[in-house]
Amino acid sequence: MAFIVVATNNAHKVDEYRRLMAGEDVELQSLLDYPGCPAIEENGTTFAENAGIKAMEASRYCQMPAFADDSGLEVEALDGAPGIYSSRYAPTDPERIAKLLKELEGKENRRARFVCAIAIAWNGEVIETFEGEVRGVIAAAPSGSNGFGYDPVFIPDGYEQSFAELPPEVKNRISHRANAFAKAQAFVEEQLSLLGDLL
Ligand code: ITT
Repeated sequence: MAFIVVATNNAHKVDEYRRLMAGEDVELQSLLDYPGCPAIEENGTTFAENAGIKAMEASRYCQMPAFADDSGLEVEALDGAPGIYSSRYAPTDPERIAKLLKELEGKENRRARFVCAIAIAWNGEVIETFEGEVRGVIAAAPSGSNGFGYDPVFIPDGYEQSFAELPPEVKNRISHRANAFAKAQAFVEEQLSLLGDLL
């Protein structure tokens, strides 16, 4: 069995990755299993840069192959905000949502997208980075209790319910995280098959 660590302290992300990796012969750990790991400063200017920083630090600290997820919500009418500052937008999920809805008051364009960058690192170096997105609109009010973060106000294109109302299987099939993860998975499988050809 192979081991990999996901460089996150966000239990909801860990849960989504566990579901995305169901059926793989891989044991997924997270920084929640390494409480001594010092806080990692996310001082990059893009999702990809921040994912790289988290993955590098985790692979170094945990001495394991690692991947990280930096993600967030980009809202068209707010020029892409909160973007990489999505988790720092306000102290709690309900406050973040309230602030977002207030900023959008009176604005006609409610288009938005979730973005997720996944970086894979080993021995303190980034090997590759992947990006996924899901497009949709911001609802007038929050609804639903599945998921986390901005899920109660994000309605993905093609659906009428928010990510927090839709079953987790649906979110995990179409989300920014699922799209980025599929690219990372294809890359890893290709590398393993190249390695297999060499051996
Ligand atoms: P780690 O850095 O430890 O992974 P974090 O939650 O701080 O945890 P980010 O810096 O990547 O992670 O910030 C992502 C934020 O974007 C997250 O806290 C949510 O507010 C929002 N977000 C990302 N993906 C989301 C999703 O699938 N559903 C709802 N909100 C999401």
